[in-house]
Amino acid sequence: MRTALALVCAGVFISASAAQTSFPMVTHVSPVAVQRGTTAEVTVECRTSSLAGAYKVLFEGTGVTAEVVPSQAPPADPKSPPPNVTSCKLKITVAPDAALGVREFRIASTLGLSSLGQLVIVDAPVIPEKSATSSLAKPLPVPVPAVVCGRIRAGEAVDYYALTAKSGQILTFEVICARIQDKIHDLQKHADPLIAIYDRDGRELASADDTYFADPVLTFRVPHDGEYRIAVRDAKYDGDPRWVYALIITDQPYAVYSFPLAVNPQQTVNAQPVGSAAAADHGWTLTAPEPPGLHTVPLRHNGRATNPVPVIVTPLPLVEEQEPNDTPPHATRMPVPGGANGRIGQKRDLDHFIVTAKKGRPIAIEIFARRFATPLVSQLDSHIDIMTVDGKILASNDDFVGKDSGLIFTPPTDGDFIIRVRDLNNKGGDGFTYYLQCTPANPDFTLKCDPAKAMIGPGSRTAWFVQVTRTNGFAGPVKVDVQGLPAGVRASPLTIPAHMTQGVLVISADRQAPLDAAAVKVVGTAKATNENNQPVVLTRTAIPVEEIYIPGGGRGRFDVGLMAVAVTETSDLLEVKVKPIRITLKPGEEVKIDVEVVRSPRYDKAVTLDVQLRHLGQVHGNPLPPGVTMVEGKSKTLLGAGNTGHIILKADANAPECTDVPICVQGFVAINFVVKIGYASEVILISVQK
Ligand SMILES: [Ca+2]
Ligand SMILES: [Ca+2]
Ligand SMILES: [Ca+2]
Repeated sequence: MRTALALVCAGVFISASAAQTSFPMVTHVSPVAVQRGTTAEVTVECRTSSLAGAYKVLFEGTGVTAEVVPSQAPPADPKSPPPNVTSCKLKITVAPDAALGVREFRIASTLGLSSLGQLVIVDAPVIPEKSATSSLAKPLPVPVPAVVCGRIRAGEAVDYYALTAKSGQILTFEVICARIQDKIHDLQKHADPLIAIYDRDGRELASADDTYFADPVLTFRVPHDGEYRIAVRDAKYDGDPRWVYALIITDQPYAVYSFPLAVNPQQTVNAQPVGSAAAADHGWTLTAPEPPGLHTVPLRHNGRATNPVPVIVTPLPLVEEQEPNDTPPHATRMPVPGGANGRIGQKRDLDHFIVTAKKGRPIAIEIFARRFATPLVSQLDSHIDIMTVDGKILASNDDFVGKDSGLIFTPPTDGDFIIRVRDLNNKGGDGFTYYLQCTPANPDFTLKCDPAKAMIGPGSRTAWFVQVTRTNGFAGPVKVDVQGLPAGVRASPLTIPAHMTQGVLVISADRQAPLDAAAVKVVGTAKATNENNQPVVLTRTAIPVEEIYIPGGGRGRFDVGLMAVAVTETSDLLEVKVKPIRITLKPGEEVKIDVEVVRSPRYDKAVTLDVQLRHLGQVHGNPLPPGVTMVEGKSKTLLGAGNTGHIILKADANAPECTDVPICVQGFVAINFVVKIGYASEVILISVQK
């Protein structure tokens, strides 16, 4: 099976190798951290050789800007293929008040827009990676505090660092490595870093492996003055030259966890950190920013600040659990809508909350504690039960979002109900913090957009597939808009009708559109009702979905933050022409869409046509109205080196009626054995009428 797959991949790779247009597939950045308030040069490495013509960098959030450092290579001959450029240098400037943590970025080149890269913004001076290998006997000396940038470059590799510390000092070490690998397009194998500390004689004093998911955090109280050695390696002694890491070393107050998790906007509350901050001082406070949502902010006291800790900012009324609350009669009362901050403080701790509810009015109950690929890193693996006041279980949930529990509870009667929170494995401790939220389960929706970027030459188009998930009885249409498009770029109108869950946006560049790139947002709006049956307008931003290679050639998808559009130089396909562009089908009827691709003179290799987004038989996007399908056997979608084909669409005998549902035909050009670039036609409007 493995051999067959490898052969298939090799075959596709050979036939696809002549595509002119690719895009930079970022694998890693070195050094991966930049200190805020400074300007520093980093090198971005890519898998593909399409960094030639890199000219702009887009960063998530504010406070980080970058310029592409011009390459020293001689200017390319315009007649020859683009030069082989797999890395580029960026000059990064980070504002003194920029938020700390991981930032997503994309690099625009004249040919395309890169897959997602990530940079870590830190507070301490950065020690760039040294090329010399270190050993336990010859460690690399590092100051405290510092952020050491390195990489677990090969199997068996161990990086050793030496530092001098004083008796009683509490040092914290945090490795950021595995957490910056999930969103990387082409990094099939991921690191599982481990950190250990040794004395001068090589005795191991402490170690940590998986604190924040696979990344370790180690808090170490120095037993006596002297020199100590730090080792960073993969837990299984694996390695890869792309496995870069930032090792934060600090003697400053550090909060590994913090309580409470949820705070009202702009409120200042007393905070209880876990970690060296707890030993250093009491009286830490946390001030919540204004916008609701998940943020990271430092704890502060007497002019000192900790590392940023997660905070959920919510306007809902908040309570704190009141121990003892291990039985229903001792439950902590909480409002609905409202939230509660709690902690499974020790083994077998049970936290009971009591709410008043109305018969038949559903309540959304959700735990926020530990969510992969977010700053929520509590140790709690939550489980919830909804019970009557005398302890009869009515509903339960373990995993709703990742390890976090949640459910919609429809009360069978008016009156009081109990929510019980516990750890699935009956563990507990100071790091087992959570936020429990109870709100009326109002009609709502979420959106995702796949892919997470668009690259279009002047006069060309591409397609984005938008998926809506309606919740709590919401059944209406969702209007979708794109905000922040660069000059000369337009998005086609899209309203996902009530009876559909997805739709397509066609992004087009005018023939005069200048070369540029911009971060954009895809936003959905819909009319719904609240718990009092009053009309409300819901506005929800789509989560961009990054395409990720998965072993074996599959197309994985990972939620990211930075969605972008770039106008590029002309690409392999200049245009995809279709006829007709307005179709009305009767149930049972078929229609033929004629397709002609207009190629760049440089591109004469295979083109395939599709109306869906598919890979290896999996459908990732399908904008066709219900009951309408593509008749594969009658369509001509494999154009080879030709320019014309056709798509046959069929409405089933029982296809429901619909009006003007937008679709498009894409011509796909493979750029390697997994990735293909889609060039879209203009919008075709499909109606089904009896
Ligand atoms: Ca680990
Ligand atoms: Ca508790
Ligand atoms: Ca309790």
